[in-house]
Amino acid sequence: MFGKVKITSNFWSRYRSLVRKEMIPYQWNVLNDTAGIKIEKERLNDEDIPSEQSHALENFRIAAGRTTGTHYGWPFQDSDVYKWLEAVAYSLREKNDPELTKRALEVIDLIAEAQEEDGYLDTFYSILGIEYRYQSLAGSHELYCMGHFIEAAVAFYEAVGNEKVLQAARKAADQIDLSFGPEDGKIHGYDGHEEIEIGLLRLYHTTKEPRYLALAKYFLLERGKHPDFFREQAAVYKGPAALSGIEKAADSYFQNHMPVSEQKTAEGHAVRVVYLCTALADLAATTGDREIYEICRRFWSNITEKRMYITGGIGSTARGEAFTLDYDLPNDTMYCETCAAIGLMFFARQMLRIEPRAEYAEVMERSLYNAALAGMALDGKHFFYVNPLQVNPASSLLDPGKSHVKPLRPSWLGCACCPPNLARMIASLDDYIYTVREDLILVNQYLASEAELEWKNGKVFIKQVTDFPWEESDRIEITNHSDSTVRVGIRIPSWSDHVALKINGINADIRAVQGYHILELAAGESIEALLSFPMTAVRNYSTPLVAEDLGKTAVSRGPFLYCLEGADNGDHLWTLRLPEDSDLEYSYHPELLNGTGVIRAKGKRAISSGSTSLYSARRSEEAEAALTFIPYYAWANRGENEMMVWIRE
Ligand code: FUB
Ligand code: ZN
Repeated sequence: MFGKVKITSNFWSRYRSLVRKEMIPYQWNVLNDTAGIKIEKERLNDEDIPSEQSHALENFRIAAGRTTGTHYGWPFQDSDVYKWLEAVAYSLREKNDPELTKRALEVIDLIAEAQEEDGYLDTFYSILGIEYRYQSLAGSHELYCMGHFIEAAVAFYEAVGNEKVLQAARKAADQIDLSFGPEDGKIHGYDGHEEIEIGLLRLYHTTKEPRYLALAKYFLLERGKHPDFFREQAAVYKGPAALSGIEKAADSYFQNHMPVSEQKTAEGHAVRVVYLCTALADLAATTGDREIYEICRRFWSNITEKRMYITGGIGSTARGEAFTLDYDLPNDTMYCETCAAIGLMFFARQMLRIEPRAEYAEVMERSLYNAALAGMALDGKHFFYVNPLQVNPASSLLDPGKSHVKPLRPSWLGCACCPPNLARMIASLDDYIYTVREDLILVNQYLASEAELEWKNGKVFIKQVTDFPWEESDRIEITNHSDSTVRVGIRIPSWSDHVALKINGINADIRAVQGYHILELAAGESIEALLSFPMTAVRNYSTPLVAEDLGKTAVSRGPFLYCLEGADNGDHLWTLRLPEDSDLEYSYHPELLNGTGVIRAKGKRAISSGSTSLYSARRSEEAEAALTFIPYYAWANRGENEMMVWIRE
């Protein structure tokens, strides 16, 4: 922990109280199978998707011997419980809640009972055949689940000071350490889904046990050195099938096609890639290893310069929930999993620890306000797994290639990785505002809050007063209560053309170094920085190499990307056009979608020239059309309708 940050932002307080009051109790009911909701399959015609129930807590009860029955759900069903627990931890950090604490402690007791004597923890194998553990790592998710447990345990320990959960996490990590590594007699391999590396590093930060750091490093750098590892395991595996079809996945799906240190592009399953990168960046930040940072830079550049959607979403195809190739960014068949956008934020957060580059904070902001936030309905009870940039509900229904592109957020999903991921990210949003580095403190996000940050032998207080993301300025009050000078880097947003800065009421020249304007405060000094960043509605264009976006524009204002919805613009959105000379007019509407911005413009709609045939020699004509754009995060909250981000110009 680098201090305490209390979020006061109107915009985010609403979401955070939604997490506390709606999501956490709702998800608890889902995990207990008492929510009385319909669980949707994430794709049609996939018999293997378990969608009858969650059963996640029941799996623990069975593994603990409290009840009888068998395992139900994905092999990674346990992680839903761990992410819930992690969200609870952050929520308790924000607000004490004895009832919720009691419930969480009961869950911890249950987890500890389900844990094997030697520390191994995974209900799938504990129930279905412990003798097969670690033998099918391509799909088993055993280390993935334990990684999530460790993350939750560290978060809960830090929030509540509970030793029991930390000991259980250490036991699990010690068991993994006994089982994996370069030494003879250990398994020379890793999990098909990165996550344990993140967990081990977090445990290292809390316990300072060097074995956890070493093991995380081993897993990260071992990956891809022996691409046959999963195949060799599969050839002799006789245990319960963990994940059908995984044997057909390409090596790159697991980032297992070559040593991680040689990988230059983001390949395979997008969430896996960004979890890998998060841990690599944490390792680089922790050890100061520049070579590992170079690996991170390569991944970062490839993702953010060639493979990321304008929403901050990643993953261009549903096949393997994966990256495809540079500039391949289809808008209506993509994946853009909510977890992947969140994972990109995790990655950015770690990169800021290594180097103070505002591009990391900007990508974090892009994913946060767009691809990630769209993952949740305004009621906090409906969730997207996949976040498209263009949707036609009829196609989603009838085109098998688009069955994953849902026009409405389901109540819950058979594969429920995203909703609890959102809950834990929003509940811990206070961790994303600042980066406290050895050399300076970075103000990454404009977010009304009051922070007490640890600095050398004292504290630095930073208060942000703003109604961002709507307001066009941020008053940042900084007081250095330490006995050493502090440097504070204020991010200068690249989405504003006319940023101005006043220091203690006097205009200052902005001199941004890698996107941050650096202030220096002597011990005891206070400064008031007033950052103004006019947010005009603007048009964005992709490089011509993105086939899908050529000739089109996307509208944004400040951190928000906007979209057109059928509710405001009628059907057949693709017939609309935003002419180059149309002005974009912004207004704020407190009554709309919990209070949101709207951009209006004069547009055109293509209409038939009179011909009724499918094809003819006559070009369509155009009629006037009034265009209304709303922020992308708020789409699909007014019933099922079309949506489109990129519009023909
Ligand atoms: O495999 C565990 C999680 O399920 C992944 O992170 C998601 O992409 C989903 O496949
Ligand atoms: Zn997910």
